[in-house]
Amino acid sequence: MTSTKRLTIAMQKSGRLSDDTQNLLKRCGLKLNLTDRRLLAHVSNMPIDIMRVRSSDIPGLVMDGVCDIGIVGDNTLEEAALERKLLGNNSEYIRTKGLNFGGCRLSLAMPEEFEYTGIESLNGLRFATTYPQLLKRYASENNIDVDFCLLKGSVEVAPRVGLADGICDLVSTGATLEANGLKEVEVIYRSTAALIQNPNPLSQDKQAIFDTLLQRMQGVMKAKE
Ligand code: PRT
Repeated sequence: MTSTKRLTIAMQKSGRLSDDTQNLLKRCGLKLNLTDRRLLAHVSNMPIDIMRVRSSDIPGLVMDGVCDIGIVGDNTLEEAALERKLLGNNSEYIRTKGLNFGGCRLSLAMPEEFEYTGIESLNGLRFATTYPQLLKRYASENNIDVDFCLLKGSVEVAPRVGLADGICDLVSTGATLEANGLKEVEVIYRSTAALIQNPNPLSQDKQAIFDTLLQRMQGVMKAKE
């Protein structure tokens, strides 16, 4: 568990959200030195510690109270919450604020030659995905029966090598789908980066730090609009 005095923030160590997260925190006035290999970094001008981890570890760290707050994509957050609920682990969190970066959509995509005639034409098909829980929820809400195979990367290659009929993956520009001969047929979830917090009340000290940070974040985001 974290100290009662210093607010702990979980952020992606390296990847698509790390630069934007770092910039946001810097613009909020936090003096960060994240250039070294240390995974726990102290902010020198505020009682804040930064834990730099894989994106996929952030929801669990916040839900279990190891970190007080975190910045993560809604896609990762929602997938983790559904999976943890299924396993009987803590899955509660507060989505304090949507952020203006990391925008993408989780979509179903099929080979170009597939004849798509509506969602029912996907019935009985198998999808490669990193997001099985979001896929299962969408299928159940739309009364279709789909199978999945779990892939943590290079999902787009699955139909070509016969691993799956289609994919369920994140899309931003659509260039990767196009380059792999795939077409987007359904958007199942829209995501941005989000600021999340553990649902338990913070200590008085931490709440005061969090209030300051949140107020600055709102100012920074407003200035960017
Ligand atoms: O490795 P780690 O656990 O830290 O997380 P990760 O594997 O999810 O890391 P990363 O850095 O790839 O993605 C971090 C987060 O960025 C995601 O969880 C999303 O919230 C967000 N994001 C935004 C994206 C994209 N856009 C995106 N386009 N994440 C991945 N992609 C990939 C997508 O999977 C596909 O391979 O980019 C490709 C498609 O891009 P376009 O532009 O060709 O459509």
